[in-house]
Amino acid sequence: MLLLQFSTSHYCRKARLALGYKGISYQIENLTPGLHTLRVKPLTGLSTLPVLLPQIAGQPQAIGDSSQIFHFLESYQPEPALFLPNPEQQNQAMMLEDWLDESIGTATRFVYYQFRAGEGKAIDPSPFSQMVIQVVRKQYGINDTTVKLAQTRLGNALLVLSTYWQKRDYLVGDRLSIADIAAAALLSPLALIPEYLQEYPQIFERIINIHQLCAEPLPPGL
Ligand SMILES: N[C@@H](CCC(=O)N[C@@H](CS)C(=O)NCC(=O)O)C(=O)O
Repeated sequence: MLLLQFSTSHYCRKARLALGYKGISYQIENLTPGLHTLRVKPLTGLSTLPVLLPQIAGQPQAIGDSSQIFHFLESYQPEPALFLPNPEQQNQAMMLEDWLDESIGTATRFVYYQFRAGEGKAIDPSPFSQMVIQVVRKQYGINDTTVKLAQTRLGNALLVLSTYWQKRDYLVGDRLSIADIAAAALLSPLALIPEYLQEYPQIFERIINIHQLCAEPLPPGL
C-alpha cells in the first residue's frame, strides 16, 4: 500500500496510526503543498490528504479521507479491530471521531499555525517554512479572532477528553477505537506548545501510549 501524505499533517498521522495498529506494511509518498492537488484530485476528486492507494488487485484504486481509510482498513483486515463489537459503543466512537475530525482537528490547526507564526517561530524560521505557514493561514482564514474561538473550543474539548481518559484507558469501551486514534493524532500538534503540554499532561501521556500501541514514532515535542 502507498500512503500519499504531507509529512507534518495531523490527519495523515491519523491514517498512519491506523495502519500501524493493524500492522499493515506500507510506503509513503510525501507531497508538496499546493502541487499535491495535481496528483490527488484525479484520484479521489478531493484536494485533501491523506490518500491511501491499496495497490492490490480487486481493491479500490484510491481512498481519500482518513475516516474512509479507517473503514477500508477494517474491511480489508479486520484484526486487530479498530471498530468496537458493541454497535452502540461503535456509534459513540464514530460520533467522537467525526467531532474530532470536523471540529477539534481544525481548532488544533488554527492554534498550531498561530503559534508557529509567533512564539514558536524559532521551530523553523526559514523563509520557506514561514511562507508555507502564511499560505496555510490565508487558506483557512487563521487570524487573531478565529484563533481565539478555536482556543475556546479546544479548551472545552481537552477538559472533556482528559476526564474520559482519566476515568479509563479508552474513550469508548474497553479497548482502543477510532475515537482514541483520532484524538491522539488530531491533538498531537499541541505537543509543541508549552502551555498545553503543562496544562494537560494526562492527554499527552495517552497520546504517547497510543502511538506506542500503533508502533508510530512520537510527534515532535514528545
Ligand atoms: N477530513 C479530511 C481532512 C484532511 C485535511 O484537512 N487535510 C489537509 C492537511 S492537514 C489537507 O490536505 N489540506 C490541503 C487542502 O485542503 O488543499 C480527512 O480526515 O482526511
